[in-house]
Amino acid sequence: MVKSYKELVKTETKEYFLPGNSSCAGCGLELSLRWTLKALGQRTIIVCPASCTNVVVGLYPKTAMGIAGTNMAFAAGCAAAAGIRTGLKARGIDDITVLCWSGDGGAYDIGLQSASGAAERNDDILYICYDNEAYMNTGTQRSGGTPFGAWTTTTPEGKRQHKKDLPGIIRAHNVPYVATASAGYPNDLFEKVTKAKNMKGFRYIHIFAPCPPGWRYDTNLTVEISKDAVKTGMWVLYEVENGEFKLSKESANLVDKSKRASIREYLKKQGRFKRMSEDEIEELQAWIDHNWKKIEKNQK
Ligand SMILES: Cc1ncc(C[n+]2csc(CCOP(=O)(O)OP(=O)(O)O)c2C)c(N)n1
Ligand code: SF4
Ligand SMILES: [Mg+2]
Repeated sequence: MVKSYKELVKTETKEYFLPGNSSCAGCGLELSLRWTLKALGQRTIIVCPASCTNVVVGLYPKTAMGIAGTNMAFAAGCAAAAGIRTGLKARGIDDITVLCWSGDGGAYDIGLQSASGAAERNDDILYICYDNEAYMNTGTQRSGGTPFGAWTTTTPEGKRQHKKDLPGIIRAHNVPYVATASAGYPNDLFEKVTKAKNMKGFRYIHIFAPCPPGWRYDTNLTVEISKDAVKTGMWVLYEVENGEFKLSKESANLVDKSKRASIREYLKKQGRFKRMSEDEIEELQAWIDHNWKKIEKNQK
C-alpha cells in the first residue's frame, strides 16, 4: 500500500540532500533526489556523472550531500558504480546501496554504453536517471530525452525527433527491476526506490524531473506540470518487476484514450513548446496514442 504524501512527510523527516543547496527554485531534480535519498538512507554511496547535480550539491566542506559519493565522468557512471560495488563485496560489505544518479544527457546519450554493460552483467547497482529533458547544466542543449517540438538552444525551431524510450531499452536487458516515476508524485517515487533498495542486481528507475529555467515556466508550477505530464499520458508511470509489466495507480486508468487529458494544457504552460504548430501538436499526440497502444499490448 503506497503511503500518502501527507503521511510520508510526517514519518520521513531525516534529510540527506540538505537545505541550502544551490538548485534553482522549483527544481525537479532537487525534489527527486531529496525523496530518493530519504528512501535509501545513510548507507548509500552516490556516483554522479557530470550534470546539474554536481553543481547544486556544492564542494566539500560545504556540500549539501549528506551521504558519501563521488562525481564521475559522463561515460563512466555505471562502470564506476559497479566497481565500487565489487570493492565493497571484496571487503565483505553487503548492506550499502550503490546508486548511480545521472541526468538524461548522461543516461540517454553519453553514458548509455556503460549502463548497457552493467545491465547486461546484472551488476548489483541502482541506476536512476532524473530526466529534465535536456542538458541543463550547460544551458539547455537537446538530449535523446528531449520531446518532439521542444525548444532547446540546439533545436531553436523545436526538436524534430521523438523522445527515445530509454526505460524500454534498459528493460530489453532483462534486468530485475525497471520503473518510471515523477517528481510530482513523491510517495510513488519513495515506494519504488524503497522496493529497488531491497532487491539485488541491476535496478533502474527513470524520474520525470521538470526544470523551470530550461522549460520556461514559473517556478511554482513544477508539481502541476509533473502531474499534467502523467494525466495527458505523455509520461507513463509503471513498473516491470522480473519481467512483469504493471501500470502504476496514477496511469492505470488511462489506457482508454478518453480518460487522458488534452496535451494542449500541458504544452501551453511551458515556453519551450511556444513555437509548435497545430500539425506538430497533432504529431506529438499521435506519438502518445501510439505509445499507449504498445502499453495495451504489454498488459495482455
Ligand atoms: C564528456 C563531457 N562532455 C561535456 C561535458 C559538459 N557538461 C557538464 S554537465 C553537462 C550537461 C549534463 O546534462 P544532463 O545529463 O541532462 O544533466 P543536467 O545538467 O540536465 O542535470 C555537460 C554537457 C562534460 N562534463 N563531459
Ligand atoms: S537548471 Fe534546472 S535542473 Fe538545473 S538546478 Fe536549475 S532547475 Fe534544477
Ligand atoms: Mg538533463
